[in-house]
Amino acid sequence: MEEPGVRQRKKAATGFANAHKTGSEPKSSSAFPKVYVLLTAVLVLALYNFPALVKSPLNQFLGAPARHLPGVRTNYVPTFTADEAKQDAVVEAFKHAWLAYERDAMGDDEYHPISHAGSNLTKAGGIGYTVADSIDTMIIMGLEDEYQRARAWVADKLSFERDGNFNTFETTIRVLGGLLSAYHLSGEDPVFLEKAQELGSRILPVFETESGLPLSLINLGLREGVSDSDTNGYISTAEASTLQLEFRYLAYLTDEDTYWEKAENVMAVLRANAMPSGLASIFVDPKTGHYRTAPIRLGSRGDSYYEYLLKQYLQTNQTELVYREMYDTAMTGIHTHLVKRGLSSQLLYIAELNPERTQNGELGWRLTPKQDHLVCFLGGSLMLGATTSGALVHNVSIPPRTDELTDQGERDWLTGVELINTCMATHDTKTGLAPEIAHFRILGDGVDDSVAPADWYIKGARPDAPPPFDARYILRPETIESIFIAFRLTGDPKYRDYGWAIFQAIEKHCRIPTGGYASVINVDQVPVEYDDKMETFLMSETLKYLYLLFADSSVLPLNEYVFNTEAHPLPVFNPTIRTGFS
Ligand code: DMJ
Repeated sequence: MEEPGVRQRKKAATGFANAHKTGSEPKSSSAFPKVYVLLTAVLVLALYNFPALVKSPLNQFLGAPARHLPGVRTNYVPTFTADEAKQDAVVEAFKHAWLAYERDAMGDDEYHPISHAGSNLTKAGGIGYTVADSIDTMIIMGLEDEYQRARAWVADKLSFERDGNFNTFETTIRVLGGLLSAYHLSGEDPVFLEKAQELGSRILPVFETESGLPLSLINLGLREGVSDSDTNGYISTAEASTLQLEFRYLAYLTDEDTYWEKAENVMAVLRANAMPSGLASIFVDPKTGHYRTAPIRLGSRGDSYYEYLLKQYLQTNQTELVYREMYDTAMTGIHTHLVKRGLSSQLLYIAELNPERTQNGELGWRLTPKQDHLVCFLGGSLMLGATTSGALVHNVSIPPRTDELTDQGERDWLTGVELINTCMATHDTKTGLAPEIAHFRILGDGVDDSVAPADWYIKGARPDAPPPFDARYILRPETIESIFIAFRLTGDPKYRDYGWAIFQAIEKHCRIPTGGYASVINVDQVPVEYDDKMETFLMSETLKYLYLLFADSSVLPLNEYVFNTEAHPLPVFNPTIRTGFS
């Protein structure tokens, strides 16, 4: 994949070197100093703007050894062949989930594996939430029979003529994303694009606000955007900024620029209102386009804002530098304000900032040492960003060498590796499953040592009390997603071991013998108690990433695909549309 910024800079450097080597002499003695003054000025400017440019050549010139980055074993041979036995086990798990859903609830939005029943998001009827979210996994796993039945349901039964309010973001990432990915992976079966186009056009009214930021809800039947009274009409930042991959790809496929423009305008508004730290609070106001005074976090309502900054840059073949710039600024904000370490074993985690008024009414920010399971997407994302936005060369090695990354790339790589270790550490529970939220110990936190271990703990967990919400595992994919990316970028088999351990914990504690998988109410209690729900992301994300972790690396290579936040792979393409923002 071309990386335009670096390519241009490389060309400039080559031109300079060639002129020097071929000894292009000055024509007159008076021109001599001018040329060198000019060259020096150009060089100084280039170094000032792109200091990382010299890192690799300088290291080579000085004979500095090209270090492999820590965080991966040095004594392993990268593994890129499929582990078929483990892939088969994951396919069997997918079939265990899908066949139960198909038997008990085909076409319903959600599935309850213990009561063997389905349910819909609204009373108006289903919108293919589970089916659309699962189809591309069937194609990837080669499940032809299941795929044909699911395809027939989409062709014959899927309807968006539903007079009910659906979440704009969830409908986009799960249903629209699923249909678009199915379209691509099925060899462009038109049924999927027709449905995607219909859904996209029904969602478009959400952007009809004063700022152009979308409303949280869409009435698909009435084609009307609806504000969410639960959030006072504000929209989560992650929800507003996680529609772009889907709408852009839809625009690319259909040549309907309006999808592109509406989605891109959201990013322009967010950029125009950017907070100075490069971070984003978790609510924005669709009337004004301004960020609200609200928590800043990489967990719920914040997470995929950061994820999509990088992925928007990658989706259009690294041609839109504005996203790279926004991404780089945001990552620096995260490092400056949110990266912290646990007290005892120094586990790296991503803290939250919560706004607080002081007694004299001034606004301050309180750091909260809390990390949602959702944050675990960031480890892999940082590593992917390091090898693209943070790369000095076109194709970095696997794993990358220090001289192939910018300083920011190296920083992000190391942070990503450490964050994955932390996310794995949060699986150190009685079930081997990680809780929904982990709290980290800080000095003087007043937490009773007999209740909370030295590094991290589940807040509110007491042996004699009902488990807190934080103690759940709801079949989330984020750690596995990061492990998959880390494996593809390092080839280190330890990541396959991590993924296999999580898979086995899911099999042991979440699998319902009669079919399907359920959420677990307390990861620190054995035998487990279930919550009767199988989230759709089990089939769209968790099992897909596990399957891909054990696949050979030619399957959906990371330089040819971006995965939307619901793990629906969309191909990288060269954009044909240019707008002012780009
Ligand atoms: C998924 O729906 C998506 O990954 C979303 O971005 C965040 N949460 C869930 C999975 O945990």
